[in-house]
Amino acid sequence: MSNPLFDAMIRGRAAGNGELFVDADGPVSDDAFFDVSARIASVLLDLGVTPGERVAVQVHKSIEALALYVACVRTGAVFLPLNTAYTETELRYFIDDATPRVLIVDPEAVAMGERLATTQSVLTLGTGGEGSLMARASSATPLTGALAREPGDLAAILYTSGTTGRSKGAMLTQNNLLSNAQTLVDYWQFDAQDVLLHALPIFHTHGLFVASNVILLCGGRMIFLPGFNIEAVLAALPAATTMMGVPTFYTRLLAEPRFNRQLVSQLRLFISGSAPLLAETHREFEARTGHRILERYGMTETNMNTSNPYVGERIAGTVGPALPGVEVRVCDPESHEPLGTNEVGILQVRGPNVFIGYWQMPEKTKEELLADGFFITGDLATIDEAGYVTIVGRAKDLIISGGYNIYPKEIELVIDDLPGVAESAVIGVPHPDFGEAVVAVVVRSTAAGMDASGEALDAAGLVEQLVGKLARFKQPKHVEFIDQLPRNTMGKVQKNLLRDRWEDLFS
Ligand code: MCA
Ligand code: AMP
Repeated sequence: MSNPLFDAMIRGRAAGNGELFVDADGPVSDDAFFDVSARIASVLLDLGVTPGERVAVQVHKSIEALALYVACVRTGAVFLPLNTAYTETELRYFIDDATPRVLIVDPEAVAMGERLATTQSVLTLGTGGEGSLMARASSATPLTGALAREPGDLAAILYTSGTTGRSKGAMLTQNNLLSNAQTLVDYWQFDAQDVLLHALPIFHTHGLFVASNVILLCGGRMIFLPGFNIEAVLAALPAATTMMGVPTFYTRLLAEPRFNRQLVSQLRLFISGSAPLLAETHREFEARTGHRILERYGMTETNMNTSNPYVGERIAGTVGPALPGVEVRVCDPESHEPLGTNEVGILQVRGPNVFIGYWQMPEKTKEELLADGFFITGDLATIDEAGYVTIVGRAKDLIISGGYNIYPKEIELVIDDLPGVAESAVIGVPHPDFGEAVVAVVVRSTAAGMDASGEALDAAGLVEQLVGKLARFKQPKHVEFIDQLPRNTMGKVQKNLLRDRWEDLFS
């Protein structure tokens, strides 16, 4: 009986020294980790979870949380991780849409979990392993091995926001995850000697599939930090050989005088992705450390598509050529006809990494996943003579803040619903820490701009009303009130004019 992804993890770990995590409290062995995942797997089976059923998880980062992911792989349950910043209102949509069999939340959020659950069993998992999941797991009989799965079987659903304001669940198969992780291990030359500094969240592709799967498969180890805390990162760097991060990690490191060449002399590789890395950051990083950051490009729907080479020229401002086995082309947005070298168009990708569609959204899937297997990324790009891809913009209305994707439409719908608001336009403007920051440009509904209580609606009052409705990272960092939104002759809001007007807001 085979389970391709789990089998590859077992093979990968066999190449290592028996340890998976290097922790301040001492190492955590492969055996200990797999035992925890085998016990959690058994708990899931006891709850009646069958292959293909979803297990929704909103918990803080911990070794047990990663073991829970592996437990899903072992049992064929579809892992559905959710950003810890999501509010109850936001979570309700995912639970209703994905109808998971089990919902696992932080022990402090158990009341919320119970309110959200309709038919789901609710379990809890805290960062120290506290909560009902591990309580049950400790007395469970560990599952031996894994249930048989096919490469095309679903392994995970990750929600990605939509330009219409409705999130879409990207369905990822075992083979999507496995093929991509294996490619990255080879391409970036990961092996059992590697120690990855892991400071990313594990509810998104970057921290879960790029970082964790790569280490699980190569036999290396991880320093698993709960988040990006500069002191913890500076302390951990000398013990690491590699680090993966969003551009904010690198700008924060550069802002720190203690971050110098000597501190990172043991490291062989820094990788950046999820958002554009400024060429200036790339150059400053090289001048400070002697390392050229390797920038790569991916999406939730596709895992990783392109990467600057490990051996060869890493070109600042580009995301490198297509990964082995992945095809990229730049096409005309209307006809989908491929364009020539260096011409700007929409980037499309095809390969074993590309997802199989959006959960219960066949129409949306058909719009974005073409019959010939190419996926329309929505990113504007060029491809040069050497095959290097440069992302030059986005055809989709999307803001990327600190590596988190934020869809303006979702925020506009919430703001437009507030008393005292006629309409709004949400834009991203340059921000020194987050790359882009959310700014709401709002038109009040009456000349006096009163809210429900008769008070004049101001920026603080507006943001206050978003609490509980939108995760904190989606809330505007700044609000501007204007009399009228600029529109073109078709009536479409000219966001480019708004972006130009407020581009220096945070500089
Ligand atoms: C935190 N805040 C943010 C963000 N993060 N606001 C906007 N954008 C953000 N990304 C809010 C907090 O709620 C807080 O609000 C205030 O900003 C300052 O928080 P701070 O403590 O400084 O932030 P932090 O905890 O240090 O987090 C910043 C971070 C984090 C380290 C950049 O956001 C992060 O880990 N980002 C990585 C995201 C990621 O993994 N993306 C990969 C997606 P207040 O104080 O006002 O309440 S996967 C993907 O994109 C594709 C597939 C790919 O290619 O990888
Ligand atoms: P997500 O929806 O979280 O999967 O984010 C995917 C989007 O992040 C892509 O469509 C790009 O717009 C953006 N992205 C990821 N990596 C990079 C990169 N290296 N440079 C520019 N944009 C990137």
